[in-house]
Amino acid sequence: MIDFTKTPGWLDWYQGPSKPQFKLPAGAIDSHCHVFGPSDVFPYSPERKYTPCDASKAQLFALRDHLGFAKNIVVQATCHGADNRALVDALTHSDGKARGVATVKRDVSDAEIQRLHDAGVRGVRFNFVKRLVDFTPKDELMEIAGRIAKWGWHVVIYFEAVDLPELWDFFSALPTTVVVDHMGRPDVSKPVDGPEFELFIKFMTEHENVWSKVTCPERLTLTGPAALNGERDAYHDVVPFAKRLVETFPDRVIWGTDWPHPNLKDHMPDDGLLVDFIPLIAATAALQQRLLVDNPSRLYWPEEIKNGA
Ligand code: 0GY
Repeated sequence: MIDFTKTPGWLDWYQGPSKPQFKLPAGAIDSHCHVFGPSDVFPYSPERKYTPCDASKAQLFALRDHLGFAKNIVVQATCHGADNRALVDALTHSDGKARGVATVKRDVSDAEIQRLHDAGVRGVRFNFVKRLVDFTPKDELMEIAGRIAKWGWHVVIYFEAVDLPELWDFFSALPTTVVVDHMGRPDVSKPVDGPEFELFIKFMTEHENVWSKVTCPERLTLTGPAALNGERDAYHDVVPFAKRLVETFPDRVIWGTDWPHPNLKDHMPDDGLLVDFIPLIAATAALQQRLLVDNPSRLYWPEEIKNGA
């Protein structure tokens, strides 16, 4: 049996998350979360850069119900490489309440893309975070993007803010809707109107096909979960960044928990507290409805909108 001992220092997800005070709108979608293994059924990739704790579909669906979400978007994590079996297993056992984002390689067949589509996959993820993946040539990624576009899928991109200038032209040439993970990972110790975040705002302004996940305050924060005003007002250094995106691009933002929060070293967030971050960045019911229901539905369940469901 292969040894899948967790990476030293790996933090397990928060046990017994609190009930959020914020009441999610009906049909709210957690648009960024993962399943890990279980490794005895779905082994981790030999190419992985970390070994997580197992985090099963049943545990994810229990969290969904506890927090009050209606649906999940399960995103393929790098520890599973381009082996999408755990993802597909979660989607096909979700009673139609989960769709997903896969990782594929250049040699993926049309039959495999169709199989993933039938299971509920609606996007591919390109990861440029160097601590997570080995380099993939851009022509290979562009070829994949061109192929999956025919299925109406989008491309999810994950990169660090400092790398945006170098990646700008490649991202601009992508032929699909493009969804940026975690606001392009800004350094939140820099001003929200400073050159780094302004570049990201410019990127979204100039490219109407680009969306952003306003996710991961727990990953971006320097002040941590310490409260500012009231005990559930956490991660306040990230609020101005997410709020600016929500208010500037209300139809191109989505939100997710990022459960089970891979690679956090300092603290593991209470997922209930994370949900209470939402009204801090989307202050009105109209913005919350778009962020949590309307926008992710357009990306992941467009047929329900067409049918008026
Ligand atoms: C996230 C963030 C991280 C990891 C991955 O696929 C992954 O391994 O996305 C990270 O370490 O920043 O979105 O889960």
